[in-house]
Amino acid sequence: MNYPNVAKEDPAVYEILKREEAREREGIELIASENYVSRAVLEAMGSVLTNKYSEGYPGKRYYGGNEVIDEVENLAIRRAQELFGAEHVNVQPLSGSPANLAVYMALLQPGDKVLGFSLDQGGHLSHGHPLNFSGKLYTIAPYFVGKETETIDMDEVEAIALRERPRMILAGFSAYSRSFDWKRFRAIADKVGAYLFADIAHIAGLIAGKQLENPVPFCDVVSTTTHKTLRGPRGAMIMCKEQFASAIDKAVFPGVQGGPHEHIIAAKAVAYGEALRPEFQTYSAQVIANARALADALQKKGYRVVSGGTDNHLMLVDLFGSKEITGKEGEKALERTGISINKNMIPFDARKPMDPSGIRLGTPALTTRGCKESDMQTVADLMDDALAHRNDDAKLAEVRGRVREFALKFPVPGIEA
Ligand code: DSN
Repeated sequence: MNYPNVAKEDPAVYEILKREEAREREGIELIASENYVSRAVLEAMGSVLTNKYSEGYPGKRYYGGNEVIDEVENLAIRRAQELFGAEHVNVQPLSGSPANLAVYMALLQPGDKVLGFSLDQGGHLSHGHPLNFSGKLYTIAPYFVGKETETIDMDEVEAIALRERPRMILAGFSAYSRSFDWKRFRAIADKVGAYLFADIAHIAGLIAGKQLENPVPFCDVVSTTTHKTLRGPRGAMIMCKEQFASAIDKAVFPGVQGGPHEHIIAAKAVAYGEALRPEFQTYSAQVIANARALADALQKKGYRVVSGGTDNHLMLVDLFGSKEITGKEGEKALERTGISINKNMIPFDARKPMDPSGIRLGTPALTTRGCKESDMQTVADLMDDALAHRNDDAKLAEVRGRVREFALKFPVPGIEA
């Protein structure tokens, strides 16, 4: 990309932008929550809409001059409604955790009980971690995966819900490779009189792309970030049934946020428009096919994939259990070859979060570059070579060269298109 004005006005920032571009082009991006946005999304983010204050909502703002801004926010809302069949959408949340904070504020009182998926088993910080607002302000009753299956046992979720009687059940994850049974979550919530809140941050794109079941019809409220599989700008949104619309809107503003970022909302509208096209369904199907191919290729090389595989875009690999390499060592070795992944706890991990047994891998970004199943074999070969020679500088440099050569065969939309 060219940034002629940054180059002229601020060479220090320009040089950083160009180095990050090179890193993104020359590396293999396997972080499950990352993706590459289109040039159109980038352009909307870099637009004059950043100049405007628009606290409030379309038609009810606290500043004048919002007649154009109202149009872009309404457009984003309409497209999100069409994508997910939502009765009400708030597109203002700045990111996933503030969106979730707004949902808690809208539905609960401090101290209320929430059933959430344990972080060390695949949940998210905002689903009840003791150091997060969720764990500090609310009473959390966690649910887990089964020790043998490493998947969520819905009978156990029901038993915990009947025992704990939560006010809200939170269904969602950051590191779980299997499907969620939304219908059963709804039935359990109804049985105990709880709200059902789904956080679909990781899989929103796969739902919009019609490859995974849509939880919106089953849930009272659904939140998602917009930058993962949905391939939009860094941000979030909340969808809900009409009866919760006013509470959700008030919780976002003035409850949690001030002025919305309308340049990002414009970019959300662009991304939703892209996701409404048939090509996005092809993309979403390929993300899952690639994840399965990568999991298979790694398993054939002796890596244990948690729960035996994946139904979505991500997988957890038990690196320590398979190869006696810790997650931290694995992340470092792969980083030295230009392969980006993140260390991750695996269910019932005996190791600590900063150096756990596992790594998390995902295929949304490589699929955006056009990689197919056969390319996943090459990716697995490169990973295996890097991990096997993690203490051999010369070999890591050689693998880095092969990673670069592979990556440059696949242009990065947004940078090169
Ligand atoms: N940080 C995100 C992830 O990587 O899954 C979750 O917010």
